[in-house]
Amino acid sequence: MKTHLLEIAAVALLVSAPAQAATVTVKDAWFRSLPARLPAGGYFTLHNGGDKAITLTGAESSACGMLMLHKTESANGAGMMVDVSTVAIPARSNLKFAPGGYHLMCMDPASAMKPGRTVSVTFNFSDGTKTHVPFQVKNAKGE
Ligand SMILES: [Cu+2]
Repeated sequence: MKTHLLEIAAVALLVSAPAQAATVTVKDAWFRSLPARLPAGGYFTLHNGGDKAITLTGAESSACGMLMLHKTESANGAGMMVDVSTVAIPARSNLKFAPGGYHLMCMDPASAMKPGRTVSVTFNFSDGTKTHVPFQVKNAKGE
C-alpha cells in the first residue's frame, strides 16, 4: 500500500512539471499608433527568467491584419527595416524591443488600435508556450 502511494506521487510530479514552463515575462508593452492606418510599431521588454535560452518565433493580434517581427538596421546612414523570423533571448536576461531596433510591426491596424486603448498580443515561443500580453496604445509621440 505504501509503495503504491509513492508511485502515485511520482506520477503527479511528472505530470505537473511542464506547468512551470512560463519563464518569459513581458514588460512595458506599447504600440505607437499613427494616423491614416499606417503600420503601428510595437515595443516591450522580454525577460527570460529561465536557465535556458528561449526563442520568440512570432506574434499575433486580432488588432492587426498581420503582425511581423522587424529590426531597424542602419545602412549608409539610413534606417532600414528587415524581417526577422526568430529572436533568441539568452538565459536570465532581458531583450528590449525599442524604436531603432527590434520591434513588432502591426500591418493593417484594426479600429481597436487607437491611442488610450489596450490591445492584446499573443507571443509564440519555440518551446510551444504562448504568452498573452496587453499593449497600451499611444499616439505618434509615444504619449
Ligand atoms: Cu518595422
